[in-house]
Amino acid sequence: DNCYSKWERIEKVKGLWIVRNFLSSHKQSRLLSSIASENWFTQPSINQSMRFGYQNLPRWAINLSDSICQSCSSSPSPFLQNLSMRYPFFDQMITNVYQPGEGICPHVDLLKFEDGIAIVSLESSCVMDFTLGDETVPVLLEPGSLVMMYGEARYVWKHEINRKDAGFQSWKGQLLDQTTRTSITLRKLC
Ligand code: AKG
Repeated sequence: DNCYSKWERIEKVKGLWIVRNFLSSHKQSRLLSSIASENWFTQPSINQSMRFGYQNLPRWAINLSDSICQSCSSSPSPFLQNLSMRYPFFDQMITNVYQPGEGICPHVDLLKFEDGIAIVSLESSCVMDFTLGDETVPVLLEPGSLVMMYGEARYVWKHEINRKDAGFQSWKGQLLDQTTRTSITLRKLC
């Protein structure tokens, strides 16, 4: 049912696309329950879980990967259309849980991962900043959204989430209500 995915190109950052309503709220809840039932985040000190290898991905992650793949195949981007023929589409996953005030420092993803990276956002909205030199392009990541990055967005621009000032991330002058944020990053090893 992702035939209706609405792909939006972030014009200033080449190779950056977002589907704002990729997952319905029902699907977001189901995904969060699946993550909870893995029992990865039983202690507050544990905020990340990595899985390497297609065969080590949980069933729900394979399903998510399949629906991202299907959505890419019907996207307006020739790169993503072509990417959707890759197999396996993804074979590595990181699930991150961010408490209010926590984010991720500016970085370019490691070169051991192929081009074409997906980030699915759950729970708290946040702003992800893409930076290149002195240029910054903020992108609002709402729950249920899908980001795909490739090319310059993946290799040249850095991405970061700065929530240090807990409760004070703002979007277009509006304060974002900061709660826990969960994200699922899917990539393919080279
Ligand atoms: C990474 O794990 O490299 C990320 O950039 C994660 C981004 C996110 O959590 O939205």
